[in-house]
Amino acid sequence: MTEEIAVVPGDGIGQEVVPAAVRVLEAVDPGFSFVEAEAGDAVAAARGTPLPESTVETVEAADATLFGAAGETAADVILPLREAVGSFANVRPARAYPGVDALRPETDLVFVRENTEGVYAGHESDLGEGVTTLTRVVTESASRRIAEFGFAYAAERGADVTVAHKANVMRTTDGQFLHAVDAVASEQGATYDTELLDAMATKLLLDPSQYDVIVCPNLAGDVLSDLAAGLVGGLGLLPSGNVGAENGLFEPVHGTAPDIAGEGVANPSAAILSAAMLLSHLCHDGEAARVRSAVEAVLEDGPRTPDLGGSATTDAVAGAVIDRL
Ligand code: GGG
Repeated sequence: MTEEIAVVPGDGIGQEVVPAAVRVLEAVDPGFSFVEAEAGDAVAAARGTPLPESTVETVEAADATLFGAAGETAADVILPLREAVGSFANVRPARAYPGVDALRPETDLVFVRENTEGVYAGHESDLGEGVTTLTRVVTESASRRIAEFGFAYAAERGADVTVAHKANVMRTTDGQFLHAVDAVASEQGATYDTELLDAMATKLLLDPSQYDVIVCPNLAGDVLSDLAAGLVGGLGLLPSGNVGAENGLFEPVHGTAPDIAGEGVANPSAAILSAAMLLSHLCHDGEAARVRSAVEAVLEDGPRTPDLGGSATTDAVAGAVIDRL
């Protein structure tokens, strides 16, 4: 049976790396059909809304979505799209690849980021007279849900869990988060460590090998995973999956990169690896493994884009990946 993949490139380099990833998906040919939908800053300018209802419907109806990047309208695009697929967990693997110059070549960890609440729940107010506020939402149910997901994810991989938080300052919200994690761990007989997330940023930089699976609230996961990208060679290498429900949305961790957008030299590896996560999600494990191996081979000795010290184009790297499938 043909599975339908919604393709939403979004803004900036999303317009370049997502077509490259689609080329790779077409080449491994798991029997997908693709339906493209628009979202982002350019759509907002042209149509008055960054996320047309037709795009939400396309994403809801698809078996999975490949997303690119969101710019100024990120809050109005990526957060509702994650909601549209019913996702509550943003899984962000960060690993160093042979052949890539990495600050910390021993890095091999996965962020399991709660992606429905925290400070990204969207409750901001302008009270006037220069005063603005933001309400941080942390519920017991969402905290339990991400803890259950994180412990199960780690158990499947025989990995240890570290929980990042800032409960010494955000006592009520991260206090509840930690309490929920602890309750789930007790019920499941699971073990875990905790780290204050600011201290963890330093420890990640100095010795990432001490971490396997990092379960964290929304903003902490967004920031710490970008830090981890810096350990392995840059944002062009980190894929992600918004999962938890049957449907899933897969996107590179990077944003729109306006400094290089339009030049055709963005690194497509993160988008192609996100496509591999999509393949795994839809149980095409053989194809997912082929895509991962091909990306690894190209990173080791193939053409590379300028972020990795080369001069190859996005299309040339995608073509090299296809050649090695
Ligand atoms: N592809 C990732 C992306 O578009 N990042 C822009 C951004 O602001 N993301 C916020 C988030 O991941 O929650």
